[in-house]
Amino acid sequence: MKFIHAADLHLDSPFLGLRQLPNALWQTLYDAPFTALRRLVDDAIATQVDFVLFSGDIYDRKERSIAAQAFFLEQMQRLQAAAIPVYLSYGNHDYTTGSSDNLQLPANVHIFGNDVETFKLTTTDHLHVQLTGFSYANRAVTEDMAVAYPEKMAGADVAIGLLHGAVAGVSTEHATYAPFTVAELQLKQYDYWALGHIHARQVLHEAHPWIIYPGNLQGRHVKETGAKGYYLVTRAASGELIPEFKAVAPVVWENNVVDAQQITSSEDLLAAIKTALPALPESAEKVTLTLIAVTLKHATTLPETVQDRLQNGSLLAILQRQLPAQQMVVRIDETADDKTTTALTDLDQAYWQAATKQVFTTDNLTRTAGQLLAEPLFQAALANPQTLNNLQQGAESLLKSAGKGDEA
Ligand SMILES: [Mn+2]
Repeated sequence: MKFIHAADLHLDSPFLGLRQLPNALWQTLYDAPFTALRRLVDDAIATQVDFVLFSGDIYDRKERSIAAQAFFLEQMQRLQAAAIPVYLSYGNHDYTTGSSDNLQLPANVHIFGNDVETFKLTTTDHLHVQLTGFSYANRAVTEDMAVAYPEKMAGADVAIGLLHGAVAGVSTEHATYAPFTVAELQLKQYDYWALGHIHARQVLHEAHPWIIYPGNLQGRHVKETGAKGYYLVTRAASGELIPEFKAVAPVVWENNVVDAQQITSSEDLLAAIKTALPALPESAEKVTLTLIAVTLKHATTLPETVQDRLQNGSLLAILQRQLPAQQMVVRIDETADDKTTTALTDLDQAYWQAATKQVFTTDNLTRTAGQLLAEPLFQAALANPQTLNNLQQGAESLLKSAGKGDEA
């Protein structure tokens, strides 16, 4: 028995923050999550897996674009033609409430409902497989959902849990949804936990059960570095499950740190950056593009002319011309030492306070709302003295999460 476990496909990610890329590169990046899925399906058919699991966030947004749906449908039909069933759950990005008028997926695709649900499958080699999961009804599922998962049932040869969520109490840049503990999952006596939600690949527990985040299928920004793909899990004759990571992402992100302390010229800086770049991927057809962010340490020790060229982007432009087409440095950042960070934070805070006074006014709110003011909902909101404050806090937390590269 073999199966594929993937999660966080995020089809139709808009890549808004990368609009400054040349068009052809942006298109490569936009297509990358689709290409990665097509490769997964190619592999599923070529290896004749028994089933495929998707643990949430198939689509990037609740409004699943028709293009993304048509593509996903096409890929599921390819699996159907190869008699490969699919079990999928929707996550916090493609939650089901309010998502209607969707394309009908073929009969080989089994979708978990909003309550914890179990499907059973008998493989061609007569193994009884128990698959349990749920789909997000809304963006924020904050309760422990694992509680409701049944234990491994009598007669099941292999029990698998699909779970889109995060370990309780661990702070990450992802919101803690459907919190669980490893100990709690162990108690269910499953063989494999197919996790989703955290975009970094992680094995939380090795064997009996395996508890695995495959990471997203395609990295979407510079915080999602390295090879991305899915797990191919094979059941050995002994009954042991053997998970193996398979890279399929055509675009790879890297983050390189360069120490500028001993550097005295633009030429030396360019050379140092180029030395630190990752080697070109060997199989050029798999990874078609490597996008790199360079972080400079001790940038303040650089001569002023070099700093100027960094600031005005001319160094980055020269660097770009010297790199092969498959590599692109998207930005050069300077790490601030602690002192600068504090000063900047104070300064940011002062500007923020001044800006909020100008922006969050009843006048502005009224003007922005326009005709919506006729709606009782908006009139009630305007009459509430807390509204401006709420909006301001909401904007602040959005800005902060945007600054952190948070997926939200
Ligand atoms: Mn996700």
